[in-house]
Amino acid sequence: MSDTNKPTRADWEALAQKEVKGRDLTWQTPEGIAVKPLYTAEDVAGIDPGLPGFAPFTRGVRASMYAGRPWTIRQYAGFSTAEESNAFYRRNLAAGQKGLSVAFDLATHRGYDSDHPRVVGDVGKAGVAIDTVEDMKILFDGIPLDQMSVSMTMNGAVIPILAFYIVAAEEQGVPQGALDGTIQNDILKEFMVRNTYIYPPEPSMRIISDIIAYTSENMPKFNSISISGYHMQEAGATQVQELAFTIADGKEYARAAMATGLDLDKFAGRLSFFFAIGMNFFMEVAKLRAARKLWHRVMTDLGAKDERSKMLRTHCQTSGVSLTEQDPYNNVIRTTVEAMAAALGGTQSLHTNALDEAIALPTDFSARIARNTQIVLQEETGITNVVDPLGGSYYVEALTQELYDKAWKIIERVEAEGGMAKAVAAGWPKAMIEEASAARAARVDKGEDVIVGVNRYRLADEAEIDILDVDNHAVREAQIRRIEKVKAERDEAECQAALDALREGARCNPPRYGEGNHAQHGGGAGTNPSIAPAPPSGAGAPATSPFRGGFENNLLALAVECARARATLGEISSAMEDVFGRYGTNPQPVSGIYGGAYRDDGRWKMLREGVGSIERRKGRKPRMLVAKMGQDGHDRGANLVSSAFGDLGFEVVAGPLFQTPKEAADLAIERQVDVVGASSLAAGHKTLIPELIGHLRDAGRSDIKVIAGGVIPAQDYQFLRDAGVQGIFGPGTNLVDAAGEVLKLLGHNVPPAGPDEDEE
Ligand code: MLC
Ligand code: 5AD
Repeated sequence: MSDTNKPTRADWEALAQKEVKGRDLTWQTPEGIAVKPLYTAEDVAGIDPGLPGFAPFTRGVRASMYAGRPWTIRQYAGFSTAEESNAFYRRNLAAGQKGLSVAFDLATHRGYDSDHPRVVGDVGKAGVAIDTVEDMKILFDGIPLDQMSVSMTMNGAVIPILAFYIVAAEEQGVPQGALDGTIQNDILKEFMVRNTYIYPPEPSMRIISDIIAYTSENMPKFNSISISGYHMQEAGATQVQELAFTIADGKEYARAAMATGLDLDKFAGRLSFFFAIGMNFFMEVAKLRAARKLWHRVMTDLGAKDERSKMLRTHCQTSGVSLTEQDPYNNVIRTTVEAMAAALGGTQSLHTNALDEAIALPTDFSARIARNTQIVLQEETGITNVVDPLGGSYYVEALTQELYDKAWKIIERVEAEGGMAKAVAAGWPKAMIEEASAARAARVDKGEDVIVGVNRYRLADEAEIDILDVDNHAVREAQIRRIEKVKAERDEAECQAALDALREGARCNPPRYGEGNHAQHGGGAGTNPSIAPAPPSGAGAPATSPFRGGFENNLLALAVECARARATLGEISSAMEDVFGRYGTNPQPVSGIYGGAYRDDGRWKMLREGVGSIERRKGRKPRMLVAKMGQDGHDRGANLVSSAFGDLGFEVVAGPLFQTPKEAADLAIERQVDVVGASSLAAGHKTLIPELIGHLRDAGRSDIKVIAGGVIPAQDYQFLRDAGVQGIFGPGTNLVDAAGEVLKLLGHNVPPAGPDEDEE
């Protein structure tokens, strides 16, 4: 003890070390942050978080925050038909939800009408099917769009969806200027992690600029984009990666819009954000605080003048991947903790996941508990009464600064390499996230990161819970009937003329600012998407609309005409696809991370030897196709499996996304695989996997084994087994255990070297 009565930090250190007998209490987080067991005033010397409502907004964007108005309870939802989703929204609003958030099905996301042959397994499954403006009108029937703020999670088919929304409101009697809401419209993270893109990156960036231009002019209350880190965390990103890439994405969009001649301060106030909130409580609180400070700096650097332009306003969603199929009521606890972190971090709007998240879409029951989690926090706990109550906490302030510094380093790397669009094209952010994901999977599988009910305290018997099951065939039939009706009743010539105009508009490659005042037709080398040139504000900007003759080449403006003329989502999308093309990529699994973590593990070595013995017997490595069928772009699971099995010595064929069952079967046969692992996270498994097995059987290749993994409810196991599936690996599967089962499957059933094998 020191001379004075007041103990020093060194005194504390000595005492603590004595208590734990010299054990190192530092916690190394996946972000590479060394969290100490104690923070004191020394750790925050020189850090001034400022005041809420004032730059740099670390403590919140509003002075009064929730004391003035609590965050918006905005539950993301959608399934089946527009009628069913509308009824669900109305029930939820009556029960205390405050804002709407629409989840579309994957067919809609990817620009296909419900009658398209590629989407047979996807219609109405993971969200609501929307084919025409008539569906959109039903979706919001009885919901006054001038009073309700509506978020729409749409990125690929963003042009037709926003056009339908504008026209549905117009026909409800609400002018577009009165619309309050948000469109996700964030394509860069789609190329990185979420995969519901349609067009290649360049025209996709033009679409975003066109939307920002259109909404900033015509829809002043509408948030033109929701720059999303959520899906990065879901894909396995660390909090630093999520933070850095999201802010860097935001900077890229702002720059792209500015390159078309738009004034930064005119649109920046309506750029919004979206983050995931996982289980690392204080890290998440600090992340939101750091995000606001980072965005303030980025926007200041870009030249924003208006303080509103520099405010990071965000929606948050509790983490889907943190939830488990096993012992699912634990998910209520997890979601509550995460929701508290979002609130203490100062979110503007929040979605809390339902307890059945890991297996299905919410039922009325699970949706009620999820919603009430927020209502209880707002109305029973008192946490809304004080602004930024963790402000000044030594730990939270120090962590905020550390996250800020670490994210800034990554942002600098992105900048040095020419911005986020280039970084995404180069692929390193995606690889970085996948490496973090593989490292996390290994920690969980080895029991180093605890998940209660999965790798510790696991129940011997799991009780089944009621889950929502959408009858995909019925939804598809209903949608097809409505598409037919709309097509029969519309003025065909008017509709085709509107679609032709859109196609022409897509072909126009308008000049960048400074290149003259006339849009050029015929494509060309221009890389900066734009609608029409306009001088920056303050530099002789015209007082009226900066857009020559209105919005003649603006894709959204042209699509609004198509929507009025009752063109379908598929028709609008393909008019643009005719010019832009459709984008596709092949997964590139990372290697060495998962296997590296298991290097010295006895079981792993035995599995590797098993793979070796199969290899000796067959004269080649065992081969597995990891197949992604349908429009389900959730590839985290597939990438992990490819990566781990590759490390184990398999020859892995990482199948492209969005295959039909026939394409997957053809690829399996062409590459002579022993086993196909079908990964399904969007509820298409009951349609797609039996079809795949049927195609293999028809080709005389029933010897190729099919296993299934992903979000597959126990209720569906028997159905899949009856269809010929030989192994099922649900959420929470340990990859090492799964590998053992696959080897068993191969060891017992390796077909004798037949003519197929001789060909090699
Ligand atoms: C707020 N206001 C206040 C105030 N707090 N006024 C006075 N005092 C206070 N204390 C005002 C605001 O300024 C604003 O008005 C109005 O109240 C509404 O508040 P808000 O804070 O802007 O909230 P909200 O309208 O809910 O908007 C939040 C948002 C927005 C800006 C983050 O972009 C949004 O709602 N995003 C949701 C995105 C979403 O749901 N995504 C789902 C993704 S699911 P004014 O006039 O200033 O605007 C997904 C999963 C998947 O992606 O992969 O499928
Ligand atoms: N309804 C409700 N929640 C959904 N999510 C995805 N689709 C829906 C839907 N149709 C949620 C899940 C998922 C995340 C991406 O969004 O929580 O993990």
